[in-house]
Amino acid sequence: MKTLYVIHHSPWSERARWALLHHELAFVEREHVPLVGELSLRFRTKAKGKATVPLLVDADGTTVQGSLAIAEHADQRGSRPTLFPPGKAAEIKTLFDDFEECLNAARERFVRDLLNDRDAQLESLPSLLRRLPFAAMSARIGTSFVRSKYDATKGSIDERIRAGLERVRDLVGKKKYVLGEFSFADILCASVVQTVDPVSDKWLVLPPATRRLWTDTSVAKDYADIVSWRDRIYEAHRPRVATKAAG
Ligand SMILES: N[C@@H](CCC(=O)N[C@@H](CS)C(=O)NCC(=O)O)C(=O)O
Repeated sequence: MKTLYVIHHSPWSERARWALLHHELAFVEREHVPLVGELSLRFRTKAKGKATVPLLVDADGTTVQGSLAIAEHADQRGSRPTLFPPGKAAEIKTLFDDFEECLNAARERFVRDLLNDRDAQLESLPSLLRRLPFAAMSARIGTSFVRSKYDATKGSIDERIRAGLERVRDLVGKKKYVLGEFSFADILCASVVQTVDPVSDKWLVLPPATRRLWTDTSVAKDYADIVSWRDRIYEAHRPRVATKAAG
């Protein structure tokens, strides 16, 4: 059985989950807890650089790190329609690279806001840890760790997120699909929308304070057209396997 290590609410993790679900590949999800899980994550990935989730560990022990690599891996093993149409892999890779700036900015905003939100801090811990004394403090230490790991200090967060959303608008326009048929490019664009307007619990269950931290209504209202597009693409292509909240 495959194991997908995730941060359940992270847009990167949702991309990997969607690719595996699309190809109907069986897997179990395990929640990664920043700082607490750092050592075991490093051990699993044997990473020289940053160890991050999503991380897929295949039944034979093969590890695949990162949402793009996991989607490619799923595509090679699955028998459902490809997520990488012939001749489009390079275009999808460019899109993936370009969207990193937007998702990094959204992570910076999430981590910044998490430091001041006790409910969301508790939601970020597995239920066992949540009951311990100093639980919120542990979550804050974990949050500071993620902040330093990703150098969450540069640039205007809003502008970087809006740039990603503008790009999605250019790509989607009035089209149904970015590349003329459903592909990983659509999953990438949907993950950008997730940074300001998380998709309904029908597909991805987010605890309330976590959902609040991912929501930016003032930006989302400027992009209502692509939020609607995202809702349609989920309705049409995201298998409805509501994942459980952490813990
Ligand atoms: N480019 C990677 C980025 C993954 C990433 O940044 N993951 C963050 C998600 S917030 C992470 O693992 N954070 C937890 C940690 O570093 O402990 C991908 O596509 O998967």
